[in-house]
Parts: sequence; structure tokens; C-alpha cells
Amino acid sequence: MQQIDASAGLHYTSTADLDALLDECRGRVLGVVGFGKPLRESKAIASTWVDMPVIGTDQAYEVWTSADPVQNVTRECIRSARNAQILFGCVEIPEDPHSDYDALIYDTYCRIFDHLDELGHSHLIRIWHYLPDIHRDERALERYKRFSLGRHEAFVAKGRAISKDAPAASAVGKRPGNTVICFLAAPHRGIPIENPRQVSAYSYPQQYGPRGPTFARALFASWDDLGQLYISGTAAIAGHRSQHEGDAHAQAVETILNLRSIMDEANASGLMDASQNADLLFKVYLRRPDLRAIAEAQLREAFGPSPSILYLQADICRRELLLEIEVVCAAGSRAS
Ligand code: 3EB
Repeated sequence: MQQIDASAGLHYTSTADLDALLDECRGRVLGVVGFGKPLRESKAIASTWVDMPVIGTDQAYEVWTSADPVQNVTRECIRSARNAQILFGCVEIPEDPHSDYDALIYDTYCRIFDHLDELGHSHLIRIWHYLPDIHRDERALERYKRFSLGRHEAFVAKGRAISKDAPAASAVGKRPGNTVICFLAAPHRGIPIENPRQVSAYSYPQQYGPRGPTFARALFASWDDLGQLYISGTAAIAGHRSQHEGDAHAQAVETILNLRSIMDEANASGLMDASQNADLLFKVYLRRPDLRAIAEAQLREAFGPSPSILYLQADICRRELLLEIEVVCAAGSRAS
């Protein structure tokens, strides 16, 4: 039988291996996020489904596990599981033709902040937004820009500082239907890391929307003896401008330069031990499935043959961007 890695942290798994992993981690599962053709959902654990094609297979799962037993809570449609150091949560928001998308996001974010404040894990560490029809024009404003607006307003309303409290984030398109948001939160702030090659996202000029996207380029946090660097969705942006329009190869190269630059910043600040080989988990969002070979070749060249990579087909928030890559760098002792 195959050895199951049941240590705390993030695991990618297939449908065939999911049950064995969940069995092995019974009572210690923080959350499960399924991608691809909708299959099934568990009532007992904090889990959600993202209707977004997985490239190369029908389904794939992210499984977050805790070192200690977790407590599950469902309130106001938000499902979460937590231990003393970390909380995983998820929420699915149905399409509502009667409200503006910024209002929908504002309400949801406010509910998330209330949920976190109630449970004593007030600080968002990492958040994933899966938005249907991300490019749709809604009363003269693209949906992604309405999303950024609602998110910003919720940070302000709930007393969060835009730069100091911004989590690491991804925001990508999913198939039409619900909006899915998943997050990690903790009792203490993470340590934000910006990228010297890029303008901070929350300082983008107005051309990208009336309110900038509230996220940090990366956030470092420790829980369950794991030092983890969460690198936000990263694309071929230098300064605040998209680079290499129409050239997927050049965008992949530019994106990897940005990832490297963020990792270098984390190393320089002493958060990560550069001499120790961090465990890298990548999620690659590609506008078209045929771009996979290009992204894969560049990632293997830059990071070697070993990293785990999940390829998903998704619209990226700027139309000219062909790919976006996020990373979880686990630097701690992953004792197994
Ligand atoms: C960028 O760098 C690319 O709005 O939460 C990446 C990660 C992007 C997160 C977000 C957007 C977000 O601006 C887009």
C-alpha cells in the first residue's frame, strides 16, 4: 500500500486517494476543496466544490490538515474548522441577479470578518476567490473591479488596515454559477512580503478599478510547527503593467521571475531558510488548457522535477494575462 503523508499542512490528492487520506486524518481535517467535474461534498467536514476544469484529469482536491483535532462550525453559510493556531473556512454564494456584485462581496466579506472575530481567529492569512463570469460588464464596471470595490469597502467597514491586514490572495474565474471563497485565518497577523518588481496591488492606479485589490504579494505564517509562505496568485505584471501580451512563454518566464523575487524577499527577511529545501506546492491557472506544456516546462526548469503542481483552467482577472501561479512554500518540519 502506498504510504500516506498525513502530516499537517496542504496536500493535493486525486479522487482515488481522497478517502484514504481523509481516513488517515480523521478528526484533523481543516478543509477540502474539490476542483473539476462536481462529484460529491462532505457534510461532516468543511468542504466546498469549485466548478473549474482541472487540466489533465477530471477532479483534484486540496486537503488542509491539522496536527491536532479540529472544531467545526457552520454559521451564516460559512463553514469552518479550526485548532488553536489556524482556521480554514469556506463559503458559497449563489448568483443574485438583484444585487450588484460589489454589494454581494461586501456582505460576504463582512460575514467572514464577523465569523473570524467571533472565533478568535481575526486575521486573514490566505484567501482564494473563485468568481463566475469574472470579465462580465455590470453597469459599466467589470465584475472583477466590482469585486475589488466590495472587498476594499469591507476591510474599511470592519476596521482592517488595507496594507497591514491584507492577506495573500488569488482571484480567478470559475464556470458560471456560484461564487466560492475559501480562506485561512489565525489569531495573530501574518508577516506580509511585497515584491520589489511590482507595485503593491493595493496601490495600483485607478485604471484597474475604483478601488485597488486588497492583497499582499505573499504572507508568512507559522502554525502546527509549520513555517509557511503563502505566495499570492502571481502573473506577468511588472510595476503595475501587464507584460508580454499574447506571449504565454514570455509571461511564464516573467511570472517565475516574480515568484523568485518574492521568495528572495522572504529569504532576505530571515523567514525562510534558503539552505533548506522548502516543500513547494504550485497551483497554475491557465486561460487555455494547451498552455500547460509551456508553464510546466518553465516551472520544472526553475524549480526542478519534484514540486507538486495542480493545473486549472481559469480566466485571469486581466484579459491580457494568460496565466497566474500561486505557491505554498512549506519550510517547517514536515515530520511524517
Ligand atoms: C495581480 O497581480 C494579478 O484580486 O485578490 C492576483 C492575486 C491577482 C490576487 C486579487 C488578483 C488578486 O494583480 C491578479
